[in-house]
Amino acid sequence: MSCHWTFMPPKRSSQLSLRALGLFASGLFASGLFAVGAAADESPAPVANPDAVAETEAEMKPYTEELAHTEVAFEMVPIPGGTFQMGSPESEADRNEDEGPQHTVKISPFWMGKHEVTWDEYDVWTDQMDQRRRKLLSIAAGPRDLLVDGVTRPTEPYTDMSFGMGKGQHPAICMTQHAARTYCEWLTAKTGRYYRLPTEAEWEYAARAGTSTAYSFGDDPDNLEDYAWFFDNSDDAYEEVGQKKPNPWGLHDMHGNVAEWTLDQYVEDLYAQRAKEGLIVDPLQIPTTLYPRVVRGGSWDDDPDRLRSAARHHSEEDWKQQDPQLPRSIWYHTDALTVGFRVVRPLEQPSAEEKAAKWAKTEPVQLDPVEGE
Ligand SMILES: [Ca+2]
Repeated sequence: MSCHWTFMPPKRSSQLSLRALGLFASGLFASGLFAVGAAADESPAPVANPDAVAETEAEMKPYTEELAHTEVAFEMVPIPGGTFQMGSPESEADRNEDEGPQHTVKISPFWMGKHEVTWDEYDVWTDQMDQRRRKLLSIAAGPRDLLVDGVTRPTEPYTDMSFGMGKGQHPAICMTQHAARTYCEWLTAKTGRYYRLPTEAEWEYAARAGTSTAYSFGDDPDNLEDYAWFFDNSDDAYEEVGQKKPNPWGLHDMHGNVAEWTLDQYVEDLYAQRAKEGLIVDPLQIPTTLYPRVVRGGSWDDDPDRLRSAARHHSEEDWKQQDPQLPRSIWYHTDALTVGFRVVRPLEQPSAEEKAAKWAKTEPVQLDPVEGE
């Protein structure tokens, strides 16, 4: 084992002060952005962004979110609310059992990242690019900066997590669902707008973009080349985001490039359970175990059938097989070179209570090992 694969202690973010406040024990920290939730009235105003402001679905429009103290930005696309048939019909080619039965799901409006989250965006969080630039330019921390600095950031990676496939506008990979969730908490603090991972249902709804075919462009995998990076055309690596045609709602790479985290626990017979319940609104299978959790869309390393809108995939414990740390890191899936994520922002922001009870709820709570324990 080479020397750079040694265990790196957690960064000295505000985690220790959070521990001192007893927030880990209360579960409030794990439940989301406690500082915003607990002191909503005193929270600084969101970063000004007129295009991002909407009270109603009709007012929603595409917008660009800039990350303060950096030159990094990303685009969000409005996804209209509606009802759809989740899952695939029995007639669909290469269908798996867990995609049925189809059932009716109602989804509330939200914005979704036009692209997968890139390394440019992800590195601002992991490498504290914003904090560093503030210090370099002697910019005093404002109220929102202090909020941002309070969100935990990952421990140092013990190897190059892009595995030589490229950074910049390539999609970030190899993060655990916990890391992707925490990135969203950080992004929420950073912008003052509530971001999270999509639910499995929201993801499929957005991927279908009003279609009921195997792919958002039809049923013929021969056309996949125009819309996706997958095993046949990817040259054994991911590609920069946004190079292929978007789906009808303007989202790129929903099929392929990197598979994408959702919030949900994977339950094989979930649809059979849901089909008995009638119309379901904004469903979420709250995770109760670390594995398996749902990833969607297939990747650069997959065959066309795994890129179908209804195809369901999930995390596995051996995604940490190469991790040399013991206990294994809560931040990295060293073997998940095919998995990244994109963010969503619901039109209606949930209350702190709703976040704790649903959107941010996940068990078991993930904590970095404490030095000396
Ligand atoms: Ca993708």
